[in-house]
Amino acid sequence: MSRLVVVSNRVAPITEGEPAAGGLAVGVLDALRADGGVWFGWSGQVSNDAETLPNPGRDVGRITLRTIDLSRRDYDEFYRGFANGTLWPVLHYQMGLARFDWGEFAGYRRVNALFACSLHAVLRPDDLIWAHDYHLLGLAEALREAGVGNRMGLFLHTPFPEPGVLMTVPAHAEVVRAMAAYDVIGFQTEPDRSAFTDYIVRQAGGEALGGNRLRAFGRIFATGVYPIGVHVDEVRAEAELPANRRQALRLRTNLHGRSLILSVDRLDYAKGLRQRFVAFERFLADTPAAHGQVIFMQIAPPSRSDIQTYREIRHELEAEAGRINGRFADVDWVPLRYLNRSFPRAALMPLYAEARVGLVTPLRDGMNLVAKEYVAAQDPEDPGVLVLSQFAGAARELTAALIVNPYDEAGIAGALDQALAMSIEERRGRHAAMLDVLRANSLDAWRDRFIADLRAAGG
Ligand code: ADQ
Repeated sequence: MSRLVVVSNRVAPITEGEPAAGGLAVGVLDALRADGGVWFGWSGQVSNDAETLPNPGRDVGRITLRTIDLSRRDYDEFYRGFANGTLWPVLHYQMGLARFDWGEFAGYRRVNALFACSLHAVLRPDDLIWAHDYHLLGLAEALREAGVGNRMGLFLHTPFPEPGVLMTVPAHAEVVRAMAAYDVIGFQTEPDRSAFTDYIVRQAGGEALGGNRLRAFGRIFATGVYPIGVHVDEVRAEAELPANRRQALRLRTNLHGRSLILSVDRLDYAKGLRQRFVAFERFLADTPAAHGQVIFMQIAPPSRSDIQTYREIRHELEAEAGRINGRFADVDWVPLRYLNRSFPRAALMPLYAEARVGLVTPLRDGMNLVAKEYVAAQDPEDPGVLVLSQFAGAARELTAALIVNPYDEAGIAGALDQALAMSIEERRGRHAAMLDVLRANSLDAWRDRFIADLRAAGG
């Protein structure tokens, strides 16, 4: 059977026998552990040399990790520049926060070509290449230009925006042309796939051939919808494991019977934290009976903090948290706990299980695994309630959540009230319905379906 070669911007730092964090790492590692393979990507190191050489390969069990460093210029133009300064905001419909520079776009292409060149050196002719995410939209094009004929698939973890939004990126045509060099392009949801198809048909003069295949730029390629999931039983087992529950027990003692509303996100403007804080403020203003009875805890470790927009959102949130607590706190109650730090995954799952409400309100999100983990971590006999943004990919599947518009403060406040008052019968019913969906669309299903489609692709 052909070997699997996974390519992602970052190679997760994995150690034999230890669980990996995050859906991408968990799903990809399962696939690589089962059949062996290569994981290729950036080491996370920025080198001061203008030219970088690939690092020596490292074997962890049957997986070979291969990494390259980036030069300072690569990092600035590719990572901080086009990938996270242009693509990330536009893919999340935050065009006002995007910047564009042709020089940075050239840097993005240069790093995709650098990945391709280093990868080419270790490829075998029948390897299956599975690239991940918005950093690598140009990898297949660069590999094809180097004469590589292998099957290549891309899974996009973010949303794919409607054509009018994508076209705010001046290099949109180059970006989509490059994507068409893949054999399979996978999206989280049907609207993402439709948006891409619309672009191909209406803007690129392409053609939909049926069977989810498209013809454009002289190639035929397939698209598919593969909602990423979680290992449902493992999440619940992690949530219940006594060794993982130390912080959760401290939290429970400290709550003194108050209800906990919990949010967990990377600190990112697309996650809708500011709007969420204001919605919680609205809830407190509208619901005096909740004063002293409810605590909202937001866990949000900083991410991408060398990018200006990320530093700004952090300052803004600190100010908002202080203002809201200043307005409502009492001598024995502080309503909003804002934790600007990360938790190990093992400690996070029991915290989900303590929360009466999981509040997940991104302005846009490809999927949002926190929503799925929250549901999977609950005690089925006494489950909490998920309040979920209609603009998270997960809302397509978790229709038994309380679905809200993340821009509607009053709507979120009302949903919090409804969630906190919900009967145990209704909570159980909604939870059971969501668990069924999570089992059907598990992380195994995501990976197996994508790899099966990639194996079946032209090449
Ligand atoms: P992210 O934007 O990082 O991922 P999400 O899917 O919610 O968003 O989280 C990924 C993982 O990080 C989860 O497993 C979660 O447990 C962990 N995590 C989040 N906040 C944490 C915290 N404060 N402390 C510790 N761990 C934390 C991108 C896309 C998503 C898509 C995923 C997977 O933006 O839309 O769901 O990839 O495809």
